[in-house]
Amino acid sequence: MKKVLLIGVIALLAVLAACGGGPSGGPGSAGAEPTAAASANGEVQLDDELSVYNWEDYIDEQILRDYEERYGVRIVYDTYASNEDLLTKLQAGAAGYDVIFPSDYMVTQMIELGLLAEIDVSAMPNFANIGAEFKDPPYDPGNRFCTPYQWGMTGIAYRNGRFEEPPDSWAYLFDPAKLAELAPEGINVLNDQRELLSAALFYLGYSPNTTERAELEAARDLILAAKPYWKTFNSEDYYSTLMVSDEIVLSHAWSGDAAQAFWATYDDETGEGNWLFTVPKEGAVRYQDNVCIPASSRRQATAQHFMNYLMEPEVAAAITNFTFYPSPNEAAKEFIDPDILNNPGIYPPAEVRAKMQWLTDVGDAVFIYDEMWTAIKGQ
Ligand code: N2P
Repeated sequence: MKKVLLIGVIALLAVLAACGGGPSGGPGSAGAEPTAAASANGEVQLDDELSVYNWEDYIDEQILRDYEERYGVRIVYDTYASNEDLLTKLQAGAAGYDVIFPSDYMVTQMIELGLLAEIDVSAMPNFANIGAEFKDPPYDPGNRFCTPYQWGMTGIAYRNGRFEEPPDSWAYLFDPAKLAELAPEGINVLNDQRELLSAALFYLGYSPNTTERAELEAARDLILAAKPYWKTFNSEDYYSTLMVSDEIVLSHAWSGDAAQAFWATYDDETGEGNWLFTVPKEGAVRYQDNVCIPASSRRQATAQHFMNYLMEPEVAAAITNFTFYPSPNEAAKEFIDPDILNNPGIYPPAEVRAKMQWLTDVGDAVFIYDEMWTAIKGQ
């Protein structure tokens, strides 16, 4: 990897300076009696099966296979496109999920709705590997419900060589003049209500966590005006089916997905990849995704055992070495590829992080967000 990663990094630095289906469920899914339990000597009796529901491209599935082999637990694995899709599944009463990966603001929502099981981090020795900066987050004080998984940034991924300057503005998603030029070559946006609305809100100069109806309606209208120019709403397999395959030239994107596209198209001879990433100057989202257990899980002890496994230094490092998202796991650092660790496009420097904003729970305004999203997707 190597030199080129750094080239991508330098371009990024310049910019930064400026600114499914449910688990297939086999036997033992829904309605299974819990069998895991802590025995008198503290060892966990593991269940035969565990249902893990994650974002797409957010783990090397070999890591799941390793867990299966090591512990004899079969993992049923499935993926989702957004926090809201995950929430809808759980609220619809989907049973059988044991481990989920909601983002910060969604953890707050799920705690309030009683959808998460309490965990015991003192029974997870690998929790000690998590960096202090990532423990005890505002959305889950005391880590009563979740452990940190990975974090990242939301910005714009763009085709290397297509733009004279990095497209470091949300105008590339919303300005009609830019859209008219780019639309024939393909633009994708994330199929994610808080993310897409936040891009519009940043562009309009509003908070990505606004609870003002008028501001949200303005964001909705901006999105509806731009929508005819967008080729796709995709937050799942966009990196492989749209970016790597050259179906588009620009995408609203999560940082690690953009880095995966860069490496998937990396050419040893030219030392370049086809995709670069930039953080828009109007502001952008930074997120922290988490590992949590639904209250409806019947295999909570096994789920907690799996959570502890994900925090093993080598495992956490293998996740980052595959996904290109930063790890909150301090002890993993020595096993993470130094080119990833030293890439500010993956691990942004503190001053860049300080400029980015978290999405937070918006309380009852969530209904306004839902209403805007329905209007956006419905037309
Ligand atoms: C990876 C999904 C990243 C999760 N494909 C963004 N919260």
